[in-house]
Amino acid sequence: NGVLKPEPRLNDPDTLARQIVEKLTYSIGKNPASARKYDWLRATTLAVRDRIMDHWFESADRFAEEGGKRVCYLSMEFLIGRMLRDAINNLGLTEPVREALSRYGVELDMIELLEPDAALGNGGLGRLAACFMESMASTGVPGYGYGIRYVHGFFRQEIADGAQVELPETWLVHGNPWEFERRNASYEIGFGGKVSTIQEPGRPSRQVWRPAERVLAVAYDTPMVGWRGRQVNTLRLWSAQALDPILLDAFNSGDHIGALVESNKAEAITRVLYPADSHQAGQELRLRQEYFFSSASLQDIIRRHLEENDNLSNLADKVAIQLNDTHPAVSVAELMRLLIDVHGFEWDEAWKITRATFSYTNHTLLPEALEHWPIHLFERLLPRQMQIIYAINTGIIREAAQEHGYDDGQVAAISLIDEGNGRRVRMGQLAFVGSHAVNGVSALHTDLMKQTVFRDLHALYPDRIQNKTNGVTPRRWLMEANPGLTGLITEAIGPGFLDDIEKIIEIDHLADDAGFRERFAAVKRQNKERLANIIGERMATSVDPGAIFDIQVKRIHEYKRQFLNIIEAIALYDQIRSHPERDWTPRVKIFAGKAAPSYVQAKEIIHLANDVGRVINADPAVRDLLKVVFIPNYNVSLAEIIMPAADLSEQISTAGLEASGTGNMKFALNGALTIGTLDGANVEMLEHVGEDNIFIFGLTASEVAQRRREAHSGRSIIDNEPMLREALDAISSGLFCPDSPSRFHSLVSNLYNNDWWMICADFRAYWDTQRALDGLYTQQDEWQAKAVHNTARMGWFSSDRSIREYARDIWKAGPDREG
Ligand code: DL6
Repeated sequence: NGVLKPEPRLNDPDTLARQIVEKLTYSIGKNPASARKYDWLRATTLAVRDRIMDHWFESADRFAEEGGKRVCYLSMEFLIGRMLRDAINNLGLTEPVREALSRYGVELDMIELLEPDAALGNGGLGRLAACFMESMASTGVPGYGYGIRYVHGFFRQEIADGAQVELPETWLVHGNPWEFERRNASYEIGFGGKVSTIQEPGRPSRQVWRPAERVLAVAYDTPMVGWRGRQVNTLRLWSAQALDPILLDAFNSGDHIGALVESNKAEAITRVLYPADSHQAGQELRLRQEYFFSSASLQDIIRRHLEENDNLSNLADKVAIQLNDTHPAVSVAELMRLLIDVHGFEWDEAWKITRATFSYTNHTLLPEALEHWPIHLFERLLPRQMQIIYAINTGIIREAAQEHGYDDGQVAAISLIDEGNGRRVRMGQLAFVGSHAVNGVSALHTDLMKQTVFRDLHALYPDRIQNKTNGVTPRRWLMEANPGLTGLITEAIGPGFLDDIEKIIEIDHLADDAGFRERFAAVKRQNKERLANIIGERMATSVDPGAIFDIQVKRIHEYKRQFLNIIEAIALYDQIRSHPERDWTPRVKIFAGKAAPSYVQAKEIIHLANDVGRVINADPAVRDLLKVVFIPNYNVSLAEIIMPAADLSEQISTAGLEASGTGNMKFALNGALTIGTLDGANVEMLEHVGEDNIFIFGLTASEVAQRRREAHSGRSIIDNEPMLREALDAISSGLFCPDSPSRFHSLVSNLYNNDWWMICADFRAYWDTQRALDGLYTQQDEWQAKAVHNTARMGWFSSDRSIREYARDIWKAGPDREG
């Protein structure tokens, strides 16, 4: 049929070596003698990419042949990290590529480090999207990721005199060999303008939107390789371009800057990732980004559907669209617009299709993170979509009032328009009513959704909310990040767990085997030595790999309570100095994470961690008993080194505020014990690993809520807790910041005044649990047995399990679909 059938590609090192050198010569223009490390990286990537193409085409052909349902995952963020290691691991090429390169004296481990992280996300939500893409490809779900091709991803963090400094990230500067520009998949996206009613004789009136401004969305595709290369899915990212790259009239009349205004304005849409994950950005450019990628994705989904189907009435049978948080929620109004205005559907039919097609995941209950847009802004930018939102709202309110007897208060709570707050469009409500399924990301979070933000909508649609606990991909977070542990487990139980991670439970009984525990501990020790070397090199601080590596890495936020951890470090420092004769267990407290640039308190917490570290690490009185280290520029690649090196994982958020957490899962899978609150997925981790193997402390979510209702303040706790008081006094005295003694006054006074995050309330329980862990660490047999149980019992927290649940319960798609 004229289709080029690819030659079967051999995966032996000889063939690979030859192909890598071919790429080096003919695509890069270098010979092996003159090639630099970066050239080798590129040549290797291109050779691997060729193999991926074969699998990619096969997958696309198979989806088309089978005609099954496709899953489109709309996400503003995909925090992928490096791609080469992931691709070669999943294709089974890691060792052959290593061997091939070694023939030219090139080390795979060295060149891999030159690949920039694809950091198109802020934290948990974006990393989850990346795990889900990999798991969809690995579990056979025909998944399409849709997002934004930011030119500058998540900012680079440097620490200068203890404070965070943000620098632009430039991952595309050397080009991106993983992506393919698809100019044939480009769509016009409108903004602004007017809506007019057209009345033609004998026909119902219709609305026509004439946008004042149009930009082009151009697709860039990246292959997402599943385990064993059996399936390759597509991540399609949109880049914004002006329709006219240059205004020639303006240019010719000498206005050289004005000639580029349009193209600058268009390109601004996809230039930078907004660096806040727990605050709504609230700026026009953000709403433009959200609409831009939503509309482009929907137009693409519709075009593809119409290539294979006569019309759109069966859209929901063929496509499931998952809204990853509310960032793409405007899609609900946009799909209605496309169905009604462009494809001629009646309202009721369009609404049925829309609801059946969409589902929505909520990732946070923090009020400051819930998106709501001022109506005047929405109306100016998206006038037709605003009309549609009003019409949806009218229908929902009528249903609630007439069929369910909702009173004014309940109607106000479910309304898509917040009337009390300067009139705003509530994106959570829009996503909820426009979806047939709404999910939270851990059992506790889902329950709290039902009781809080969506209480009244839940009462109206009691079957809509369900839980889908998050997971992480074991390929990246165990196999690639921790080859030592993967090798040890394979030796012990064979390779079956690589295909089905739940089989990892087979090592559980080996917790009683002294020889296995020793080998398990030896792997951990090696991983700790690697991290210790990095800390030594990057920060000129020496840390003892024999100490407890006590690690808290994640976005910096008050609710995540890095501050509690630092206060505990200060109290410990004080105790070690006061009681040098006691038998202290050596500890290295390691922090990493970025603060949103405008989040003042979070930046102060970073500053405090660095200031405290500087003083403690230089104090001969604590010798090697305590070190505090803040590693700059936390990202996926650094996480891959940190997770396997932890003894203790800090998951200490104020209960009720961490939707799930996924770092908690990565740490435990790699054999760290968790110290944590009953929050997010910690609750389910407790059920799986057992209460003897996890260290839970502190107030529960309902106790936190109760204290907040009582307007709890920290003062009386501080007055009765000398260790806490002394630690806070030390901070206030300027001990850690003699250059600016009042630097942390506001952080401390917040604790006295209202202790909103329950730091004082939880301090004692946290301290006691930490000391119990000190004792346990000296009983290495016991500690290591618990560590083995953690690894063994984490199989359920694989994103493969999460994806299978989404596919079965929400999308009705993929290999196990019903019916
Ligand atoms: O669901 C992924 C991840 C959870 O594990 C975290 O607990 C949660 O904080 C995070 N949420 C966000 C919020 N962003 N917004 N909107 O990143 O989601």
